[in-house]
Amino acid sequence: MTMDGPRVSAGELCQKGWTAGALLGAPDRLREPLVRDRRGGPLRPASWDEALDLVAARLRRVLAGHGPGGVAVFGGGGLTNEKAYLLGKFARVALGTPNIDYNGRFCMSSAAAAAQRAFGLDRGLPFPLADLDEADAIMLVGANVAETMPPLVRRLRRARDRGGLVVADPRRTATAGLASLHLAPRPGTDLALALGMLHAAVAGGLVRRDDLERRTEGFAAAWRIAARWRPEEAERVTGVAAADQRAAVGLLAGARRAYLLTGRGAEQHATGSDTVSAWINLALALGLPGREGSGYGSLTGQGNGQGGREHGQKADQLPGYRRLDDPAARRHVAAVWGVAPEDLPAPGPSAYELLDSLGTETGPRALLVFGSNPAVSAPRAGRVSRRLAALDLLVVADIVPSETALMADVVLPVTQWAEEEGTLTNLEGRVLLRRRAVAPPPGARGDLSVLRGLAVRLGRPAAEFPDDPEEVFAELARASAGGLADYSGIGYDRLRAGEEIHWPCPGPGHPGTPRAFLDRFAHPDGRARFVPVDHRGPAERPGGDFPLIATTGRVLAHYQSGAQTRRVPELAAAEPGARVEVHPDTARRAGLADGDRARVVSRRGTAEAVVRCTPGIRRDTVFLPFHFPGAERANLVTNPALDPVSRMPEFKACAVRLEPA
Ligand SMILES: Nc1nc2c(c(=O)[nH]1)N[C@H]1C(S)=C(S)[C@@H](COP(=O)(O)OP(=O)(O)OC[C@H]3O[C@@H](n4cnc5c(=O)[nH]c(N)nc54)[C@H](O)[C@@H]3O)O[C@H]1N2
Ligand SMILES: Nc1nc2c(c(=O)[nH]1)N[C@H]1C(S)=C(S)[C@@H](COP(=O)(O)OP(=O)(O)OC[C@H]3O[C@@H](n4cnc5c(=O)[nH]c(N)nc54)[C@H](O)[C@@H]3O)O[C@H]1N2
Ligand SMILES: [Mo]
Repeated sequence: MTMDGPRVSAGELCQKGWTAGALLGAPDRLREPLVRDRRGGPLRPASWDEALDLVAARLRRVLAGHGPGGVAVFGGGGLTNEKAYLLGKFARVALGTPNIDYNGRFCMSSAAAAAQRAFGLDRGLPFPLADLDEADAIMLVGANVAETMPPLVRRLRRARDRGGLVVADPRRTATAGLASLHLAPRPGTDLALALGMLHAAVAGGLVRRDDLERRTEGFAAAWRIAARWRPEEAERVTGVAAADQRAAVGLLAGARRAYLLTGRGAEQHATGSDTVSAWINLALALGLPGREGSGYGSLTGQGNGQGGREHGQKADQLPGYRRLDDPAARRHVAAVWGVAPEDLPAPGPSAYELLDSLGTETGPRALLVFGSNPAVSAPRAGRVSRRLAALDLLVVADIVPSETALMADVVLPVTQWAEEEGTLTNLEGRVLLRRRAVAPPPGARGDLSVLRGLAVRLGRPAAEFPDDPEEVFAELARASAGGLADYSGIGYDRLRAGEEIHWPCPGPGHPGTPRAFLDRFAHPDGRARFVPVDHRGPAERPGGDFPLIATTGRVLAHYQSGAQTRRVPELAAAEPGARVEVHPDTARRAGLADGDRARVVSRRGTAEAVVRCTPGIRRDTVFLPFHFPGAERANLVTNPALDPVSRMPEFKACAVRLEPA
C-alpha cells in the first residue's frame, strides 16, 4: 500500500453523508412510518399522525403503569449535536426517565474516563489534527487508521519518513504495514505493554523530570507499580520483545514532536480505562501532553463521536459535558429547561446494563432507539435481541430497516446527514456546520421533528422542543455555558461565516481552543494526574475448550453494524459477508483452509464466517469484523464483561475455538 493509503472507506462515506445519497435509491429506504398491529404481525404503512399518536398513547400507558423508569431511550454518536441534545432533554423532561444511554458507551467511553481522570477534561484530540503533520514520532495503539480513517494516513507521512511510526496491533494491519516498528501484543495485554514501556523510559533516563515537577501529580505511585514491570516481564505477558519496547520508547522520547494515540483496540476492554490511563501515564512521563507539537489523544470514530458525548445522551451526563449528579450542573440545566432541578432524574444504568434489563421484571417496558442498531452492535447480541423482543413497545427511528428496526412495533423514517442541516463536532473538537446537500425522500422527517411531535403529544409545550436546528443549537449553547464543553460562544452565524472553532468557546468574542492544556490542565490546580494502574488482563483467558483469543473490529468496506453499507451495492460486493482472519498454522490445526466456512465458538455463542488465512496475525488470535447480521454477528461471541470505571464492554478479547461449519 502507498503512503496515501486507500482513498476512500465506507466509514468516511457514511460520515460524509455519501450513503445518504446512495440510499435514496435503495429499494428499502424507509419512506413512510410503519406500524405493527400485533406482535408477530407484519409491519404496515401508516401516516405520521397515526404513528406518532400510537407511540404517544402506548408510552402514556407504560408511564402510567410503570412510572417514568418504564421507558428507556437509546441514542448514538452519529446523531448531530442538536439531535443528541434534544434526545437527552426529551428523556429527562418529556419522559422524566433516568434510562437513557447511547452507543458511545460501546465506543470510547473508557478513553473518555481516563482522559477525565488525567487531565480533568476529555476532548478526543486536544490539539488540531493538522499538528500530526509535523510529528517526528507517532505511536498508534489499537487503531487501524488505514481502514477506519484513511484521510488521517497522509498525516503520518513525516513520522514514518523519519522512522518514527510505531503501531501496536495483534494483527499486521494495513496501518501496521506502514509502520517503522510493529508491536503485536496479545489482545488485552496493552496495559502490561504500557507498564513495560514506562519502566524502560525510567530505566533509560528518558523521563522529563522538570515537566513532572511542574505540571503533574502522582508519578511516584504510578512508578511503584511500573517498577515491577521490567520490559522482560512485560514481554512474558504481551509477547512483545523487550528490545522492541525499548526501541518504541526511544523513538517517542527522542522525537522533538511526538504523539501517542489510542484507538478502539486499546480501549474496548474490561480494563479499558486503566489501560488508557497506563498509556497516558507513559505520555505524561515523556512530557507529551500539554506541550505544543506533542500530546496524547484518542481517535474518536463516529461522524459525531466527539459531540455525541457532550450534550447529555449519556446516562450520567447533562449538556456541556456536565455531570448529572452535580447539584450545580442540575440547577444550571434545569433553569435553561424551565424545570425544577429536583425534577431531573438521577443517573441511570449504562448501555449494556440498560439493554440487558429490557422487558425484565424490574426493567423498562418500552424503548425508543435513535441512531443505533444494537441487535447487531451490542455485546451478547443474541440475548439483547431477546430482550428487545420482550418489550411491550419498541420504537425505532432510522433511515433503513436495520435489524433493530425490523423488530420494532413502530418504525419512524428519518432524514440524515446530507439530507438536513446540523452540526457535528469532529475528533479534534472542532464544530462543523453541515448543510443540506440532497433532498430527503418526501415521507421522511427529521429526528428533531419526531421528538417535538412526541413531546407535544405527551403534554409538553411545543416551544420546549424546537425542530429548527439553529434554534436547538442556540439553546444547547446556553445549556453548555460554564460547562467543560462550553459552546456558548459558538453560533450558526460564526460557522456560516467559515470560522473554525474548537470548544471550549466560552463567549461570542472567544476564538475557541484549538490546543487545550498548553498553559494548564483542566483540574482545579491546573496539574495532570498520573493514575496508578496495574495489569489484570482480559476478563476471560483462553484455555481448555476455548484455546484462542477472538478480537473484533472493522474492515474498510463496511460501516458499523453495516445497516447502511450492506445496502450499497458497491460496498456489499467488496465484502459480501463475514470473514474470520486466522494464522495459516492455526487454521490448519482446526482442520480449516482459506475460504472454508468456519464457526467461531465462545461461551456465549457461535458466529459463522469464511476463513481468511493471513500470516500477519498472531497464532493465538482470530479477528472478526462486527459489520454483519444474523448468524455472522461477531457479537454473538463477544464478552459483555464491563469495565468498572466506564462500563465499556470487552469487545476486543474473549476465549473461543474455531471449527469447521
Ligand atoms: N471503514 C470503517 N471505518 C470506520 C468505522 C467502520 O465501521 N468502518 N467505524 C468508525 C468508528 S465508530 C470507530 S470507533 C473507529 C474505530 O477505529 P479503530 O479503532 O481503528 O477500529 P477497530 O478495527 O475497532 O480496532 C482497531 C484495531 O485494534 C486491534 N486490536 C484488537 N485488540 C487489540 C488489543 O488488545 N490491543 C491492541 N493494541 N490492538 C488491538 C484490531 O486488530 C484492529 O486492527 O472507526 C471509524 N471508522
Ligand atoms: N464486536 C464489536 N462490537 C462493536 C464494536 C467493535 O469494535 N466490536 N464497536 C462498537 C462501536 S465503536 C460503535 S460506535 C458501535 C456502533 O454500532 P451502532 O450503534 O449500531 O451504529 P450504526 O451501525 O452506525 O447504527 C446506526 C443506525 O442509525 C441509523 N442512523 C444513522 N444516522 C441517523 C440519524 O441521524 N438518526 C437516526 N434516527 N438514525 C440514524 C443508521 O441507519 C443505523 O441503522 O458498535 C460497537 N460494537
Ligand atoms: Mo465507535
